[in-house]
Amino acid sequence: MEFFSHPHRRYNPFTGEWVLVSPHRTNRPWQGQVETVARQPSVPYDPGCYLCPGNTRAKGGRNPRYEGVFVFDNDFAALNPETPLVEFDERGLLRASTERGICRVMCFSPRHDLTLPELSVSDIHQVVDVWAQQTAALGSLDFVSHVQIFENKGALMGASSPHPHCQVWGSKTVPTEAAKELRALSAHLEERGVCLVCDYVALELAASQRIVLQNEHFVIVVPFWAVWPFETLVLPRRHLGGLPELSAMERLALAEALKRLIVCYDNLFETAFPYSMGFHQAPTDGAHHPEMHLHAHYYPPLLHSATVRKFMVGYEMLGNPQRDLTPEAAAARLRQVAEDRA
Ligand code: H2U
Repeated sequence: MEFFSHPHRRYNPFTGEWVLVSPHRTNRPWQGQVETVARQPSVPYDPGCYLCPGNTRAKGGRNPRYEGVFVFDNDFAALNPETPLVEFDERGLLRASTERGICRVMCFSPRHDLTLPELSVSDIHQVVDVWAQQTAALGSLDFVSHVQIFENKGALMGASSPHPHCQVWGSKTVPTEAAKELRALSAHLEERGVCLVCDYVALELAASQRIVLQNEHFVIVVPFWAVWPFETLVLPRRHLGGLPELSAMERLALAEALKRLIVCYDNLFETAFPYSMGFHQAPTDGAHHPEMHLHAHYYPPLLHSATVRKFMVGYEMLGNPQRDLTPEAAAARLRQVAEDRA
């Protein structure tokens, strides 16, 4: 009796949440929504793009004729540094508090038509350097306790422009997802005296079946508790809290690993694979955070082709996430794609 071939629940120790895995359902028919494949831009410069070098943005600011990575303050920022601090509380049921912060947009390249994996490893290394610089710069502001770097890639994930870019938000409060992880990581460190992520990396290396790829400094796995079909977790082998702590060699290794991962994704369904990704790193609140171990989550929505996505609805909204394809099968598919390319 093979345990993993039966319906079962898997625990996510990063969040304390569960996912239902139903491996016997992988071949169920799909007669639902079919997405259109967004066409990739074919021109290196688009005069109508708000993010291309030399162009005027939506609120009138003009981009310089930048040549590498370009960062600017978001013209439609969700958070502002000057927001007055006010609390609202009615009988503990209606609670709110104002929030300070800062939002930036980061263009990976002046080239409108390239996506991250089409950049050279040294260009991606520059992106990693700017991620680290932005984390340090925003993290040093007195109203920023947490820096969230994230990328929405593809129209399917709500990206507003095909120009390769990500966002950096610094906030006074640690947001919900990061806070959940910090609590779990803290509890693990307190109870067992070791970092949860270091423990998990060792388990995955020993098991090897969920590893997608690895290099000297990073391991990329489909986590045991993955919710999205081809979700991955990017894990530094060394215990460190945030991007600014990465050595030059580790930054290069991260660039190399991310390029390989996204090439795998793109080749899986022969499409520019959409996803939301982001880093979780130690808060910048001035306290010591030995529990935090830098990592990146990739959440791609595609299920079994370029046009069929997984929906988080019904049972997911009311019960807990559910998946059909096992994380082990997803990792094997991605590994196969990587090997076919080698
Ligand atoms: P997304 O594609 O992930 O939405 O990120 C693009 C961001 O760029 C978005 O937050 C900002 C939007 O507010 N933006 C500007 O700041 N200026 C512009 O002229 C266009 C878009």
